[in-house]
Amino acid sequence: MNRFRTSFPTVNRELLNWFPGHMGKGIKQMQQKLKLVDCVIEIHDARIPLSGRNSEFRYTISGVKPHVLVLNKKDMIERRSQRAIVDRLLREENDSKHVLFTNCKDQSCDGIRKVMPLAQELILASNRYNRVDQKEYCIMIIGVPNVGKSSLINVLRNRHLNKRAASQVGAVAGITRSVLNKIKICDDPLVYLLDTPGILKPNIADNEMGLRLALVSCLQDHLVGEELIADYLLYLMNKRNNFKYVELMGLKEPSDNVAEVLITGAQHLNRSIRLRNYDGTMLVRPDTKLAAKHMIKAFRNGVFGKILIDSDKID
Ligand SMILES: Nc1nc2c(ncn2[C@@H]2O[C@H](COP(=O)(O)OP(=O)(O)OP(=O)(O)O)[C@@H](O)[C@H]2O)c(=O)[nH]1
Ligand SMILES: [Mg+2]
Repeated sequence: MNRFRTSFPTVNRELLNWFPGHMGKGIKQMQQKLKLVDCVIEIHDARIPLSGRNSEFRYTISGVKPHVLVLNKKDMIERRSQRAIVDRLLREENDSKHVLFTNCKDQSCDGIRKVMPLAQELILASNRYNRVDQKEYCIMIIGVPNVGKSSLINVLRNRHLNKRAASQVGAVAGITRSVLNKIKICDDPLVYLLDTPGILKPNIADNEMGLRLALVSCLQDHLVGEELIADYLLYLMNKRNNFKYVELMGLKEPSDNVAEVLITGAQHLNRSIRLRNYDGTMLVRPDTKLAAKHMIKAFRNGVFGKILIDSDKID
């Protein structure tokens, strides 16, 4: 029987810290717009409900405003995990007590239906300070990159106004790069949403937190390194006795050795790269980066099943 790793080695922090200029600028723009905002909706990835949220939002953005936490991409976790996640989150002090699960790819999702009524209820029950006379509501959508902020705005706009997408969406982190002009998503009541760039903590000190963010594409794969992300995925899969990668990578049996998995995977996919040696001769090597990409993509496409990455922090 194979023996698997019980912990993952610490990786170079530089690889997991990503705070490009647009994030610093974005947070300043968001603070400037705060006086126009009645409610903050923070979106996060439902696969990592306890890892990787930007804890600084609480001090810089959401502290004094009504706050809803939307856990998006619920289609990627089992429905039955939702109760335990909410119970766990409610035990966190000073955190939002209003949690919804959504799938932005599904117009009829019950979580999507509840977003606007809940936000409206919280705004009506709140002190709107300088905005009491304003008939319109303005809601700021915040979160780390690639969790579905722009997608939520588009699906709400489509649902309430039957209008096409207004904010650009993409599968890699860092699509929205500045605070956008307010986008109307409802006529009655008049509601505007503010889309914002995904913003990470400038320093991600926790190794596994960074790797989990990377695994769900909140960081950029090429900056972290595809082989490293694949190794972390391999570690998680083995820890859960989920060996669906074995067939995908053309292995005979489970393995905890990423080099073996990726080399076999590249051979299985029949993909190699040609490198030039120092003496000018050519060398042919299995394309391990391509194999790593293949494995990560399978995980993200749900080929390995619905995986709640943070399950160890919840049970
Ligand atoms: N499976 C699934 N994918 C989703 C869901 N919502 C959004 N996505 C996908 O997630 C990716 C990121 O979506 P965006 O809306 O661009 O995310 P964002 O938070 O605006 O990202 P940045 O602007 O880069 O910060 C896209 O590929 C979407 O199609 C969902 O509920 N389920
Ligand atoms: Mg966006």
